[in-house]
Amino acid sequence: MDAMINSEASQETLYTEIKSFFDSAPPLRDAPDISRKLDEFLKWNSVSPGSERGSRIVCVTSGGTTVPLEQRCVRYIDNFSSGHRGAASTEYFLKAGYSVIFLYRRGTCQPYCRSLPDDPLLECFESASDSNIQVRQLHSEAVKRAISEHNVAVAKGLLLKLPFTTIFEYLQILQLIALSMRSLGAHAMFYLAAAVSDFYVPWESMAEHKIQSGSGPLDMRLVQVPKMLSVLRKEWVPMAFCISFKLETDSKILLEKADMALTKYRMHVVVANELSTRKEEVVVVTSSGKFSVRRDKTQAGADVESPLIELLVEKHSAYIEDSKS
Ligand code: PAZ
Repeated sequence: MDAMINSEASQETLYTEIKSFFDSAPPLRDAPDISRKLDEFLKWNSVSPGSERGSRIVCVTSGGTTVPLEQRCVRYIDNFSSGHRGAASTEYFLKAGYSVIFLYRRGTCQPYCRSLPDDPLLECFESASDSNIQVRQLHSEAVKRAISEHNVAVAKGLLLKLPFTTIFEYLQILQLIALSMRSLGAHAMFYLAAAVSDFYVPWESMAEHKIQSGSGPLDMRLVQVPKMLSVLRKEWVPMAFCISFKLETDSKILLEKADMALTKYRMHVVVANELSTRKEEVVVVTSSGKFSVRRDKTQAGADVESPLIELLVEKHSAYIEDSKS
């Protein structure tokens, strides 16, 4: 009984923290535009099974969120993520017949652009004459792939890309996406690969102007970001298939932490990865066991995301079947 009262009380505290996070967040500037794009995308993709447009929709989050330190932000705390995982996974989900909402950090890796050089505009193109620009031979395959596959996915209405920078934008857009995907039931999937800040400076206690140096060490209080995974699962999209990621640098605690996340946030799957080996191997943690997934080293350019998405699609199919009974 005591345990039940305690868990109800901590639930209450979580909801209060979440409310205060959203109430005090700077309003999302383009919220009406994002909602309109989401409505159109979901209407377009809510079609009969068998059509090229997917009846399964996945929201892939990608890249790290920032925590601004000033309202007129000059400085911020960042979370490491190149966006490679999210971009590669998006490609494999599209290939598997899913439609994808790609919620990504501005400036990070984009689907179908992974093999372009760092500065594609300057490195991929050259002047052919005074008025003509041409693609350099070395990059022609990569450019062709980027343009054709990416643009086809967008033009067919199978890929919707929504950018974020701060933790405030990320969580507000994630909530909009989740609430709009609620009606898809078990056909909705959340693949939460973004590296999300654990601590933030509440907007109302943030300095307005650039913090001045010269007055000694900086003393700043960061508040814990409320655990939105619980509320995503319980309230926003209770029927969706939810996958979160756990990143650690210490392999000794990785699986234990992934297990904890699985139970605490009632995720269907937690993908555990270590920073240094994340492109080689991940462990898929579920309530029925742990599965190690590796990149096929015998294939040049093979990604770990290929077998990973294959396994997750299988698990999602089983989940959809179960939810029918
Ligand atoms: O974006 P990337 O390919 O460089 O790295 C992917 C990753 C390590 C950020 C992702 O797999 C992940 O673990 N995301 C969750 C991070 C976290 O625990 O907050």
